[in-house]
Amino acid sequence: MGLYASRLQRQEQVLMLGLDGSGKTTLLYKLMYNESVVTVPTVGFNVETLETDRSSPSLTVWDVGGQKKMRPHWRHHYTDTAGLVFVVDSWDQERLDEARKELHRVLRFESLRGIPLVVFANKQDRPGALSPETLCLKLDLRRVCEGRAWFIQPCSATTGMGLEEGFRRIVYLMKTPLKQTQEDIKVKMRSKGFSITAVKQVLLCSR
Ligand code: G3D
Ligand code: MG
Repeated sequence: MGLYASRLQRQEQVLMLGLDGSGKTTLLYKLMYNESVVTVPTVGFNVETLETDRSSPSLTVWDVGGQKKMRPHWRHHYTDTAGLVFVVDSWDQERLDEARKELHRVLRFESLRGIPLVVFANKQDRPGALSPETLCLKLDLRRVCEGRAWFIQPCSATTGMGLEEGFRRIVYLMKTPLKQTQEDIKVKMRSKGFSITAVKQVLLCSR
């Protein structure tokens, strides 16, 4: 892990994608300033630097507009990306299929091969929001993330729930070789007293 981690730069780029309205800009500013902002549809991008602990790189987080006309521009950011975040509106079942297709399309790009992914299952504060387990199935994550470290993080960009955990997870996945993340999962599952919810979340991280 040490060797692998040293390959990371002091500053790494995390690309945050997702359909328009999924909550990317709200999430970014809640995480950065703990503030709920009034957002307008992002035309172009927002970019912020997120400091992490001293042993980890700081993250330049790119929030790229998710409207249909903006999506062809996503690929211009792929080459320098060390971690991928995909935000899904867990409440909006009508657009889930569109979200699935966009995510699958992104993951097919050669320049993103093997890049770790954290899916933020956003808007968990809304009654009727789909659980991360259900989203995992509906987005067909296990199959499409073959050969890639990944995780699905329940969150709410308005309350802040799950945001730091999700970013800690992407840093961990960026620092850790894929084989090691699999070993960690096995060890954690063997350890006593692991709650069912925690095991479920860890399982979601495996393929
Ligand atoms: P985007 O940047 O992905 O396009 P925005 O999405 O951050 O602009 O958010 C789109 C709308 O979803 C905003 O509402 C925002 O307040 C809302 N939203 C974002 N995250 C959450 C969340 O976790 N829970 C709830 N309940 N709402 C959220 P408006 O009304 O301004 O369109
Ligand atoms: Mg936006």
